[in-house]
Amino acid sequence: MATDTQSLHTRCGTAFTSLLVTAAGVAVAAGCSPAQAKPPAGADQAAPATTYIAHLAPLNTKTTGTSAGGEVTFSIRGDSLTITTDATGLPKDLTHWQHFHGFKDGKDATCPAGTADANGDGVVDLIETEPAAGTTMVPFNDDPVAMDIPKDTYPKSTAAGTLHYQKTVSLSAMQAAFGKAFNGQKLELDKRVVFLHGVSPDTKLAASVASLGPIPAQVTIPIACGKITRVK
Ligand SMILES: [Cu+2]
Repeated sequence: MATDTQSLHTRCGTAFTSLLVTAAGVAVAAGCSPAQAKPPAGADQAAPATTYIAHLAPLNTKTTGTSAGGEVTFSIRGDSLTITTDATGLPKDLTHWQHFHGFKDGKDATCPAGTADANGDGVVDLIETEPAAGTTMVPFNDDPVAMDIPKDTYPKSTAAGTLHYQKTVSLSAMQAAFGKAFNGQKLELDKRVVFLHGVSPDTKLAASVASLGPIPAQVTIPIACGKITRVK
């Protein structure tokens, strides 16, 4: 018996799979545990991820002439927050602003219905989304933590109207910047909604289609929205 154990320990690792099958499972597993218990690459990798997803539904399809869809995922692991957008059906070859929006007082945001077109000009513009969705909060551009909304580093759609974006930021840095901008509020992603924006600059829009200060309405017009929900 002592010989068998010695043999198992010696061979452990070189013929681990067959040993598991041929020998007594528990004893073998215990004998091999030093080899099995490799330290993880990093503590963050070992921590379970918390995931939030927003499924995008199209908005203002009469103006865009297309039907946007896709999803935005927020994956939190340790101090890493990874934001990923995969969208289709967007106006092509165009930079698309994208953010999550919400309320500064922590109220639950929702995507606006078609009835949000308060002035009846056929477009639910950015300002008309505010009663349901609140205000623009965090940009998904090259530096979300800077929270600089009118910045020209948002992703561009392909010639096929698809868009892929991925950015990882420090969760604690994001939370700190967010709290500073919004009265100490927490990110509380499940109280927010995601918007994708933007139609071609030559798209004709009525003068009544409102925007953010001097930014053309073609840039800020919402083209998709999704409520963020926690999935795991
Ligand atoms: Cu936005």
